[in-house]
Formats: sequence, structure tokens, C-alpha cells
Amino acid sequence: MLKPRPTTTRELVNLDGLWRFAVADADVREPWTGTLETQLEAPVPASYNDLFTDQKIRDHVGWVWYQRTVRVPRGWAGERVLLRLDAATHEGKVYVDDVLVARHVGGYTPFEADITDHVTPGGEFRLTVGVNNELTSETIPPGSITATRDGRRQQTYLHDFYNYAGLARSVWLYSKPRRHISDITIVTGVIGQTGIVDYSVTASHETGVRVCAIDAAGHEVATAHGSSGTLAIDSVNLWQPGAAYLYDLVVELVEGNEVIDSYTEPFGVRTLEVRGTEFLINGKPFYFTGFGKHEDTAVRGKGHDNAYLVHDFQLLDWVGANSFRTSHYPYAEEVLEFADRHGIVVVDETAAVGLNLGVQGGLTGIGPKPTFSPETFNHETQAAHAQHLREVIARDKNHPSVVMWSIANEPASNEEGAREFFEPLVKLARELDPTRPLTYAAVMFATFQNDKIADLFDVLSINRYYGWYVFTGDLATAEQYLEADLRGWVEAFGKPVMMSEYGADTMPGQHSVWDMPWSEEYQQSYLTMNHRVFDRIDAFIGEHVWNFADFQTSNGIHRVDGNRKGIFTRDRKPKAAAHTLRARWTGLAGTKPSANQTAAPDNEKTTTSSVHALEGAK
Ligand code: BDP
Repeated sequence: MLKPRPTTTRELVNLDGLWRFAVADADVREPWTGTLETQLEAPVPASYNDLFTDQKIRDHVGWVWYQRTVRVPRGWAGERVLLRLDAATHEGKVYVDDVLVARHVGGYTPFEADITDHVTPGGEFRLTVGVNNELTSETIPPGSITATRDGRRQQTYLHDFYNYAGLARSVWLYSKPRRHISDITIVTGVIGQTGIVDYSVTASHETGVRVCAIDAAGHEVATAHGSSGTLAIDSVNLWQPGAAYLYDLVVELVEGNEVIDSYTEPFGVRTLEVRGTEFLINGKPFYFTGFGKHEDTAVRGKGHDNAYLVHDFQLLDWVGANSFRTSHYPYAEEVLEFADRHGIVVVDETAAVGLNLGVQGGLTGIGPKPTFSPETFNHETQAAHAQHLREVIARDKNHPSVVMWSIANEPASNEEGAREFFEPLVKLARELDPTRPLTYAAVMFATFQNDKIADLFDVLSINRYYGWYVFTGDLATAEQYLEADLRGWVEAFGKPVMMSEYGADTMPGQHSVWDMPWSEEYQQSYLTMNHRVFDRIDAFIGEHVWNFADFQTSNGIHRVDGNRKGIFTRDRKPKAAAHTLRARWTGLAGTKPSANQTAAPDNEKTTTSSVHALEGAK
């Protein structure tokens, strides 16, 4: 799915700003008509939850309405006119005046409506967007809605981050020619010094296609004709981690000498391969350093913010991170474009977080109900997951920064039915994109002995909290268990293993000379313990700390104003552990840290404590 861009044949109007806003009553009018009667205004892009002081708005379950007036540029006569919403979390309904023009389920992927027949160039229309925040067993991520004794509806879900909702990404009005380019796919390879660029173009009508690759200095470096083909770029500049280089692919639909439509897609030339226990980018083993992140800031919630985008990438660079995972949903496209331009490597994760009823299930990780069954997560859930996967790959397939798809976070891969659920999804992902390795982030209860899906994937990403949720405050025991666990995965599957989550909640300003959970020193010792283990394992290909920054969560007695495992606070101030990571990661340039960098700290404990039950740990 092409991102709307202005080109010689297309124009783009950004519709961000303050929109009229109202929370729908239970007896919501359907279909929506008329002007919204409200005193409230809400910014786009932003989640709406934290904007207002009214708790009812924050806790609302169901539809809210956004509305504004839009004028169609008068020069667009004869063109197709489209609306594009980068995200409506989790369901969107779009009305042009009184007409429903689009409905989309899935809160983190874009959708469009062709509104040509409902608007007049030069004229105005009333744009209303209904947004629903409900999560059910048929949505990704899943959730369920319950009723309180006094009849209020409550949303529960199986992930800790707060269920922010609304129009958290941009909304656009754009024009494209009636005969237009619909999609472009770019796959790159390298032979010697030559970049090999396979492209394919789909269009609304059959016409001639001309493509041309332009280098960063603006020079044409290769051209071709036809809707699919191969370009060869001599003395190619590779896209490399930490040293991005982008070309533009200019695609034109042509008829004789006339250019009917033109679209420019940036791309980078790089290769990916998993070989044995190595992850190769451009033929060189790559070691991931970085974080699981969230789209999360105060007041805006999950609203995209370019200031935070720039600052977060500055901090990634400062701390020596070369990569991050888009935990636990695909991020705004601006984030991936920025990563493309700045050479940061991305593990692109779907919104399939919480396909696991065992997380609250105590030591066994098996809940009171099986995760995969006709009554719980079933064919409908799987169909929603498949549709989401199609939309993520369609949106993000041409980003050089995206080196791997993570198709789920902490699914119940240890439970019966996991293989039947995931095998078709893995097959689908490989059909949609045969070029990128696949992974999923394995939950603590999924061990190398009981996991039922690991062999289907290319890279094993492991989430583990030894020393936090288990062996809390006892890093010596944690170290032994962690090492045995990771070695088990390596030996059982012979695949590259990376740590996709490890972390400890930390209150900035809390200090201790002992291994005291929540102190800044404990977060440092916890990370250092983990790093000692990683450095002893050859098949280990990377470390993503949980989390880049503190983030908001749903209410819970284990959270004080959110999850505090951030290396940076929610407003991006470094905790002491940021300096620990910086000392380890700076200057690595994608190579594995050497073991001698992680000598045992002075305060390492030698005693062991009893195993803490997982029950209620979170
Ligand atoms: C993991 C989840 C992550 C949580 C983290 C935690 O993948 O989303 O935030 O635990 O508890 O299980 O901090």
C-alpha cells in the first residue's frame, strides 16, 4: 500500500489539527449524520484518553466522533480524490457528509476511501470519523468487554500497555490520476559491486511503465521499462546499519510521451540472510543492540509526534543502540522512514500481543481456559491476525530498515493448538514476503522443551525476566537459570537466538548499596548479569532491553503510573542504567560485545533465595 506523496501527478493535503470531538452515547445514531453538537475539540494526531479531565472520557468503551470541514482543492477536477487515515484505533468509520465511505478494523494500519463521487473540487464537505476502542476475541490485539454491576462497560485486555485510542496518526486528503499506479514492490540483492533491484508495479489500467533509479546526489543510475523487471546499479552504495544510503525509484505510467501517473518510492540496497546461528546483513553478521519501544508520551498517548521521533532517535544514537522492535504493533510510517534515513534496524512487530490466556495463570502459564479453542481464540481470531499481517507487510515491505517480521508477542506457544494457529500465519507471511526472516517473542512459560512453534521460525526471540518476576533480587540464581534457559534454546533448535525483552522496573532517584529491586543500581546490576550470560553464548545475536522508556499501563497494583522498566523516564531522562548500556554498546557497530567488557560487578551476590511463585507476579 503506497503512502500518499506529492508527485508531479499527485497532490496532498494534510488534515491534522483540532477537530470537533464527542463521545458517543450508548444509543449512538447509525449511520452518523449531521453536525456534531459539542464543546470539545481534540487534536489529530493524538490519542484522546489523556486530553480531558473527565474520567468518563478516559474510561469510555465504544465509539467517539471526530469531525471537521474539508475543502477539496479546486484544481482536482478530473482526478480521483481520496481520504487516507494512517490509523483509527481500533476501528474506524468514515463519513463524507451523510455517506459512509469506509470502515476498517485494526488500529495500527492505514486505510483509504475513494470519495471522488461524493465531493466537488473547490467545494467543502463535512468529514466525520467514528473511532471505536473495543477489543474482542475477533480483534488483534484481543480483549473482552465486561459489564459492572451498575451497568458500565469495561474493557479488559491481555497486554499491560494502556489501550490508547483515537486518531493517533495523520489524516490526509490526496489526489491521484484516474489511471494510476496502485502498488510497487522492491526487492534488492547484491552481486559483487552491483546492486540488483527487482521491482514490480501494479496499476489500475494497462499502460506502459517506466522506472528509474536515482542516487542520493540526484543522478539517474539505472532505468527499465515494463511492469516488472530488474535494475542493475553499478558501484552500488549499500544501505547499512549505522550508514544508511537511499535511492529513489521513480515509477511512471506512460502513454506515448505523456506521463499519466508518477510515484517516487525511496529504497535501500541491502541483503538479509539467516545462516546457521548468524543473522547477516549485507553478508556480515549483525548483533542487535537496542530496545523494545512503545509509541507513548504524556498527554498525547500514542499520538505520533515528530519532536519525540527526533529525540528518541538521538537517544538511540547516544546510547549506542543500532535497532529496536516495534513492540507491540506496527508504528507510524514516519518512524520507519526515519529509521530508513538514519540506518537504524527495525524488527517490525504485528499487533498480535496477548494471544495468551496463561499469563495470569500462575507457575504453569496455563490459564483456567485454553488459549486456542472455539470458545477462546479461534478461526475468527486467526482470520483477523492474517488480515492484519497482510496489511502490515503491504505497508512496510519496501523499508530497508525492516529486517525481520515479528508476528506475535508472547503467544501461548506452549499450549495445545498453538501450531495449528500459527503454522498457516507463518506460511502466509512467507508468501507475502519471501525475503525477510520471521520471529515471534517467546513468553517465559514457553520453554525450549514445551514450545510448539519455534521450529517454524528463523530467529528465536526470547522474553525473560530472571531477577525480576522470578528470583527477584537474587541475581546469582537468576544468572544460572537464564544461562540454562538460553543454552537450551540454542541446543534444541540450532537457530540464532536473541533476547527480545529483559528488564527491571526502576524508580529514578531510588538508590541502594544492595541488590534492591526498583533502585537504579539494581537495574544496572540486572542488565550486567544478563550481559555476562549473553556474552558466553556463541549463537546469541542480540539484546533488546525492555523498555526504551517508561510507558503508561492499565490500572494495576504492580504499576506506579505505568511500567517503569524504561532506561529513560517517560519524558526521556536517562536513568543510571542508560550509562551502563552506553558503556557497553558505544562503538560496537553491530558486532558482538566481547566477554571481557562485562566483568562481574562488586556487589554481585552469591547467596540464593527461594523461587518466587510467578502467580500474581505481574
Ligand atoms: C512482557 C510483555 C511486555 C510487558 C513486560 C513487563 O511482553 O509487554 O510490558 O512483560 O511486564 O511479558 O514489563
